[in-house]
Amino acid sequence: MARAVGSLDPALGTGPHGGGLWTTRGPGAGLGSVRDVRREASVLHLDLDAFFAAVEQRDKPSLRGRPVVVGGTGGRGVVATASYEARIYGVRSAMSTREARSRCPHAAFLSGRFGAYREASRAVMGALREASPLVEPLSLDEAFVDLAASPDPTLADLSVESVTAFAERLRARVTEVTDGLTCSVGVATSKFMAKVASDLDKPDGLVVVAPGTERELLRPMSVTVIPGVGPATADRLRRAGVQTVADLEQVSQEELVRLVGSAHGIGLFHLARAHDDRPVVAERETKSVSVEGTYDSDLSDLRLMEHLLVRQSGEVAARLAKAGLSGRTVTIKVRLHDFTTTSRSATLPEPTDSPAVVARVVRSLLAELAAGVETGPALRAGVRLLGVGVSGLADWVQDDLFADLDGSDEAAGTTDEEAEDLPEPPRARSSGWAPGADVVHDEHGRGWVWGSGRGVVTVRFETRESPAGPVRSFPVDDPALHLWQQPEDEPTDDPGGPAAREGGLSAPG
Ligand code: DCP
Ligand code: MG
Repeated sequence: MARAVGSLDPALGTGPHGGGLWTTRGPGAGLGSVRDVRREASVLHLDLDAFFAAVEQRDKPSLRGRPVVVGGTGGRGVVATASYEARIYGVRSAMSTREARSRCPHAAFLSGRFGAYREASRAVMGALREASPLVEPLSLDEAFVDLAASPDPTLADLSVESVTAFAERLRARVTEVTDGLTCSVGVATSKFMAKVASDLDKPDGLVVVAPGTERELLRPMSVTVIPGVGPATADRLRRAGVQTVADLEQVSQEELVRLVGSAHGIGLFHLARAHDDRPVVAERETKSVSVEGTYDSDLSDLRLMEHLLVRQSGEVAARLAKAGLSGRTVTIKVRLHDFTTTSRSATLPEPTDSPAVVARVVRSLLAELAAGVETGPALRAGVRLLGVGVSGLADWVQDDLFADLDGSDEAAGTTDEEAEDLPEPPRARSSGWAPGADVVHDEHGRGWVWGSGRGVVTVRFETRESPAGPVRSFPVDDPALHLWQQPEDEPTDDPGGPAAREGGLSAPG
C-alpha cells in the first residue's frame, strides 16, 4: 500500500483539492520570504476517507459496500460527503442533494450524526498525539503531525524507510481506535507537500515524497493543488496562460502580485517552488466563548450579515463579562452555501470583553472577507452560518463544524431594535426523525431511522456490532421510540471498547 514518490508521475493528483480548510488561515500565510524547507520528510498529513459516510457505514451494517450520501436531505440540501461507492456515480461534496439523487437514486441519503463524527475525530486525534506531541488538527478528519518531534526511537533518522514504516503503523492504529475507519496519509518535507501527498493515493493510501523530489512531483499538477487557489484565482491564472505548477514557475513574483494581489501572489510564488516552512503548531488549550447562528436558506445580503455578526458580538461580550473572562483573539466564522467553512481572526493588543470592541473587529473581518478574491463572491453567493468567537489564544473554529445540520440555532431569539428594516434571517428547522438518526425502541433496542413520512417512521434495528438487521415501522408519536444520543463526555481512551459505545438514552427531540 505504501508508495514512495521519487519521480515524476503525470497521471497523479491533477484534480482540485478537497478539505477546503487550507484557506481558513489565509492563503500564503507565513510565506513572505524564501526559507529553508526541512531536509527530511518529517511532516505527516492524515485525512480520513469519506469520513462522515464511512462512520455511517461502520455503524449501519446494512449500508456497508453500498452508496451512502450524507448531507442536507431537504429540498435545498447539499451533499457533505459521499461514500466511494456513491462517487462512482459522480456524487460529490457540495453538490445539491437533488442532483445527487438523480445521479444515484439507490443511495442511502442520511442527514448526519455529528456526535458520532466528533467521537471518531477525538479517537483519531488521540492516536496521533500518541505518535507525536506535535499534532495540528485542521478539521474533524484531518491533521498534521510533526514526526521530528516524536519520541519514537524508530524515527531517529527520519529516513524515507523509517517514516514509511511508522506511517503504516499509524494508519493501522487509526483504523483500530475508530473501529474500522480508513485514512490516507502523506509524508513530506513540508505541510504543503504532505497535504498534496495524502491525496495522491486516496482512499486507504500512503505516499511518502522523497526529499528533493517535490518540485518534479508538483510541476504537472494543476495550479489548484496550491492552497488558496480556488476557481476565481485559477481563472485569472488561466487567462494569463498559467494552468500547471510548471507554468506558474515561469511567472515572476511581480507578475503574480499584479495578477492576484500581493499577499496571494507572494505565497503562490513560493508554493510553486515547494517553499513552505510553516511549522506544525500543536493545538493549544483554548478558552473561548462563541455564538453562532445557522440559517435554513442562504443569506446573501452583506448588510444583514454584518447586523447579525454585530448582534452576536454583543452576546459573546455579555457571556465573557458574565464569566469574568476576556480574550484577545476575535474570530468570525462563515459557512458558505456549499458547506465550506471559512474564518478570519484578528488579535488585539489587550484582552477585551467590550461589545463595541468585538463588534468593531468583527466588522473589519467581514469587510476583509467581502473584499477577498475567493471569499467575496462566495459570500455573496450565500451564507448558511455565521459565528463570532473570542478566545485567549487561537482558533476556536474547529470544534463544532456542521452544527447547523443538527438544527441548532443558538443565536436565534435575541432581540434588536435597530434591525427593523432588515429582513428576518431564515431559521434552521429542527429535523424530527432525521434519516440516519440513532434511535432506541423500548422493546426492539437500538436502530436508526430509515425514513419517515405520512405519520410513520421506519427503523432498521442494527448497530456497529450487529449483523444487518430488520426494518420495522411505527407511528411517529410512538412513546416507545426515542432518539438516542452518544453521551458527549464519554471517556475516549478506549474508543473501541464497549463502554464508549453503549452510552445512555436521551429525550426524544
Ligand atoms: N464536508 C462537508 N462539506 C464539504 C466537504 C466536506 O460537510 N463541502 C465534511 C464531510 C466529510 C468531511 O467534512 O466527510 C471531511 O472532508 P474531506 O474533504 O476530507 O472529505 P471526505 O473525508 O468525506 O472524503 P475523502 O476521502 O476525499 O477525504
Ligand atoms: Mg477526508
